[in-house]
Amino acid sequence: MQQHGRFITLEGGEGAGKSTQAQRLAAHLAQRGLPVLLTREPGGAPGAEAMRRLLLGGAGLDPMAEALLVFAARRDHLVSTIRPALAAGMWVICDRFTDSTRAYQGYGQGVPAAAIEALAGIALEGQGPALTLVLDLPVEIGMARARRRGVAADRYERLDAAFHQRIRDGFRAIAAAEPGRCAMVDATPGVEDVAARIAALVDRRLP
Ligand code: Z5A
Repeated sequence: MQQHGRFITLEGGEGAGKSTQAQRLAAHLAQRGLPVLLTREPGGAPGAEAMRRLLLGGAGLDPMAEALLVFAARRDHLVSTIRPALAAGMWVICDRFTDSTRAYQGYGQGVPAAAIEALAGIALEGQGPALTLVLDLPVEIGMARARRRGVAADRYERLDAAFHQRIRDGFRAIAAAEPGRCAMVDATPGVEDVAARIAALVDRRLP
C-alpha cells in the first residue's frame, strides 16, 4: 500500500480530552506547514456515519454484532477517507480507531481478542496508525468532564464505573504491549499543558 502521509490516532476513555486534543494537534501540525485531515470513529465517511447512528443509538446489539459493525464502519472510513488522504500526502488525525474496539468490545464487553484481531486483519489489510496517543486519566475525572460537556449521555457513558475501569485498564495494556506505536499521555493536567506535551511528543516521534 503506497502511503505518503502519516496516520495518528488518539485513544482513551470517556472525557479524556481526545476531541479537544485532536483539534489542538491538527492546529500544531498545520503550523508546521503540513496538510492535515481531522476525522473520527465510529464515522468519518457517509456510510460509516450512518453506522455510527446505529451503534450509539442504543439498538441493543450483542457485543460481537457491535464489533462486526464497528469494523464495517472502519472499513468504509479507511477506503473512503483515510487511504485517499494518506495517498495525497495528508497527515490524518483520527479520534478513536481499532484500539477503541479492543478496549470497549474486547476488555469492556468480552469479545475475544482473537476475533477482534481477525476482523482487523480483514478490514484493514495491515494498514494502521504510525502513532497512537493514549490519553489516560482516572475514571471519575473523565466521567465528570464528559458530564460537564452538557450533551446527553450515550449508551457507553451510561455504563457503570467498573465498565469504565476495564476500559482504562484495557487501554493501558494495549499501550504497554505496543510501545513502538503507542505513547501514553497523562490527561489530568489542563488543556494547554496536555496539548504542549502531545505536540512535543509528535515532533519527536514523527519529525
Ligand atoms: N466505540 C466503541 O465502542 N468501539 C469502537 O471501535 C469505537 C468507538 C471507535 C464514541 O463516542 C463511542 O463509541 C465511545 C466508544 C464507542 N464511547 N462512548 N461514550 P463519541 O465519539 O460520541 O464520544 P467519545 O469519544 O466517547 O468522547 P468523550 O470520551 O466523551 O470525550 P473526549 O473526546 O475524550 O473529550 P472532549 O470532548 O475533548 O472533552 C470532554 C470535556 O472535557 C469537554 O467539556 C472539554 O472541554 C473538557 N476537557 C478536555 N480536556 C480537558 C482538560 N485537560 N482539563 C479539563 N477539562 C478538559
